[in-house]
Formats: sequence, structure tokens, C-alpha cells
Amino acid sequence: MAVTAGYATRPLAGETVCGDSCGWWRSGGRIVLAVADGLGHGPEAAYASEAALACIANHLDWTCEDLFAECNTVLRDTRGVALAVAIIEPATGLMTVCTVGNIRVLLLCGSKDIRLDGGRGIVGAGYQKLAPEARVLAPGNILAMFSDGLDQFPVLRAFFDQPGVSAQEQAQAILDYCARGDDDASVLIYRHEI
Ligand SMILES: [Mn+2]
Repeated sequence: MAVTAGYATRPLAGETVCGDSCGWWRSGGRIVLAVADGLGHGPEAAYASEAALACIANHLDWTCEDLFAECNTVLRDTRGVALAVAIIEPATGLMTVCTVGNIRVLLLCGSKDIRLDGGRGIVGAGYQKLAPEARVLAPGNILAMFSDGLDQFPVLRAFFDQPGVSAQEQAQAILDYCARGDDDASVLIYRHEI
């Protein structure tokens, strides 16, 4: 089974490194996707968001709650991050999403756009109780996870109209069109095609 996921990031104008980081992994019958936005911008923001992604990559069989708790510990001497993690079981379509801070999660599901936004806080400095959202994905559903460097309510459906375009190309097109320019920006796309 091919996994259809991709992402794009772009630093704030004038910065050489992006304080947002994206990643996705396939491991042990699950797919894990993550977007982290390090507070502020520049190298210290990038350090924090890359540390969050590295922590997740080391624990791909953990629950969302455990991943956030571990990141909160590992990142305590960094600026901290806003973080969204989605864990998907392709065999069943079951998806669990957790978000802390200003990462937006949008599920394009039939004709509906479902926002799966999470709680307040900073991973690395504490957050309110996590509220994992569980959904069962259907073929054709699309998950978009993006930082607050993009418009808050982007109209994304048009970006998925054309066949034969990779998720990475779609993520890049959304970033090019929707990034505001006054912050680091990142977007990760997952298409459920099983
Ligand atoms: Mn930001």
C-alpha cells in the first residue's frame, strides 16, 4: 500500500531556517503524522520543533497522550511548540488526533470540512488536558494539518481537484497560496486512499 502524504514548510521572510517542522512515518501498521510550530521564529524555534519531531519519531507506537507528555518533558529547556499529532490505522481507517496550541487540523470528509482543533498550552511548558479526537476515515478523506502561518480558514478543496498531483505538490501549492508571510508556515497533507 502506498501512503499518500506530503508536506511543505517555509521560513518567515528574512529567516534562513523555518521554526515549523513536519514529519510523517509508517511503522508497525500505523501512520503517524505531526506538525510542530516552535514559539517565535529563527534557530531556537527550529530547534524546539525539530526536537518535538525527533521525540515522536523515537516512539511511533505510543499513544497521543504519551507522545505529548514525553515531548512536554523533552522540550522543557526549549522555547516549546504548538503541536498536532495524528495516528492512523490504515487497516481500519481509525484516526486519533491531538492538538495543543495553534496548529489547525482540517478533515475534508465528503462535502464537509471538520475542524479538529485542540487545547490551549505550550508543549514544553504545560498544557490543559488533552482531548483526543477519534474519527474513522473513508477513502477519499483528506487530512490537512497546518501552522498559524497560514490563513486560519483556508478554502482547500480546490487544491485537491486535479488527479495525478502528489500530496507534496498539493502541500506546496497550499503553502504558496495561503501562507501569510509574517510567520513561519507549514502544511502537511494526508490522503486516505485505501
Ligand atoms: Mn507560528
